[in-house]
Amino acid sequence: MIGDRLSQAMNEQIKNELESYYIYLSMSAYFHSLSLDGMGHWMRCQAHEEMIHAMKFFDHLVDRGGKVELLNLQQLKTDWSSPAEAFQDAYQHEQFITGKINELTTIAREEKDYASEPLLAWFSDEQIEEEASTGKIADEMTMIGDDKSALLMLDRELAARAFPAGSPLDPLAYKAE
Ligand code: OFO
Repeated sequence: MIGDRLSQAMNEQIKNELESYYIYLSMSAYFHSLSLDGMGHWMRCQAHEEMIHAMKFFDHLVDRGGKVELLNLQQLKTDWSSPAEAFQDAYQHEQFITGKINELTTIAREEKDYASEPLLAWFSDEQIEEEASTGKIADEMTMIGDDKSALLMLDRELAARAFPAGSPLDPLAYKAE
């Protein structure tokens, strides 16, 4: 059974992941409002990943006899001054989340909760990927500057990201119904 301290920290992390979901869905709407539909799609795929992340902690708590407590989400930013600023925010947000995963790992070690190690190791690896992908696009945005055709090329490139099979955020999953 999972202890109270780690259980509480994981509930906080469910909130962080659901806030990540909300942030990226909000960024998706922002990009669509600029007709940058490839970026809107990329952010929607990213939002899908965040929901999965939240559910990984949710399931871990359920499996370990912890209590899942869904905490209030914060009111978050819903507008950006430029596409570059949105991706810069995404990169900074991923760095923040990496810090949270590190804190959870520290707590698990202090509490000698060895059963959480595989889950937290998975998240540490995942954060390397999350920082790399958002950081790379943020850098590309800086290089693009005011070049509209380069921005459109990147938008088309980001449109190629695939939803995982069966994602409820994939419009194909519900538009056929
Ligand atoms: Fe859940 O990794 Fe991004 O925030």
